[in-house]
Amino acid sequence: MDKDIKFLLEKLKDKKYLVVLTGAGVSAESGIPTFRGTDGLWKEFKSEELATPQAFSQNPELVWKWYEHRREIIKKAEPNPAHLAVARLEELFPEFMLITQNIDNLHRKAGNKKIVELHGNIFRYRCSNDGRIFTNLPESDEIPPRCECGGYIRPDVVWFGESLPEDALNVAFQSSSSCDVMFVVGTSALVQPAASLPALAKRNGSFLVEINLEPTPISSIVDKSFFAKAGEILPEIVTKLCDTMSS
Ligand code: BJW
Repeated sequence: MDKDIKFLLEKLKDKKYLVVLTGAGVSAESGIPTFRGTDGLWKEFKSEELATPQAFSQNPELVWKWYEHRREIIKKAEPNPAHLAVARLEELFPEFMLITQNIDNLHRKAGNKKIVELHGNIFRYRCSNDGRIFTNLPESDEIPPRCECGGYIRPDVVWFGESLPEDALNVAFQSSSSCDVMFVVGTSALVQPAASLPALAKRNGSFLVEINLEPTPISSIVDKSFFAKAGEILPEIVTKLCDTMSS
């Protein structure tokens, strides 16, 4: 592993613009379940019954309660060493963007500021009828609560079949097509359009680094893979990067 990190540090020399793309795997060591894989949420729950607009229309109470349950788990979670290392990377590179598919706020809690949330945020809510955004919920005995307009309030996250927030997507495309290096951390790289960002970066000459427990569909195009826990390898890379920068 030392040899691999040395190789990476050599490649990072003189690189100015780093983009980090993260997925659920980066929060796994904080105790938040991933979606796919043996312990993933989709083993126990059906995505089409919980993470689609159709599911919310058919059974709003079930979907609301599932998100409440997940929000309780996330509230108790703290950033792990992988989140802290990503926050440090923002300080080390003159240009930086963090693109996350996660809705759990842990990158912000760890200290990152330049963040694009592609799939929304579980601590924000939106009226399913008029689109009004809520950070605090109105007092209500109903589940889910309703907006003044009568529409049900839903979590402000992106479900299958829904468009991603336009501004976030534009920043993600723009930064991916102009960065010098992209780290892709803890994502199965199966869900579009996020999964196409590494290929976009590569087409525009970026050096691609993947950190995951196992190979993914993008492993064949990356320049360097680290098959390890993000919470172990990222801090190691960042510590060594700091050493080389200060020497
Ligand atoms: C570790 C680790 C450790 C573990 N260290 N690593 C064909 C072509 C193009 C598009 C489509 C298509 N067919 C269907 C689509 C559309 C669909 C899609 O991509 N489906 C695919 C599944 C096929 N996409 C959409 O619908 C998107 N919208 C869209 O495309 O709009 C335009 C359009 C509309 C209609 C039709 C066509 C186009 C919206 C996607 C929204 C995704 N929403 C979710 C839920 C968010 C809210 C919530 O949290 O409940 O987002 S689904 C879920 O997947 C969540 C995640 O952000 C997303 C990605 O998952 P992620 O982060 O990669 O997690 P995992 O679990 O998959 O992987 C974890 C990884 O970590 C694993 O690899 C582990 O090995 C690793 N790991 N521990 C390092 N310690």
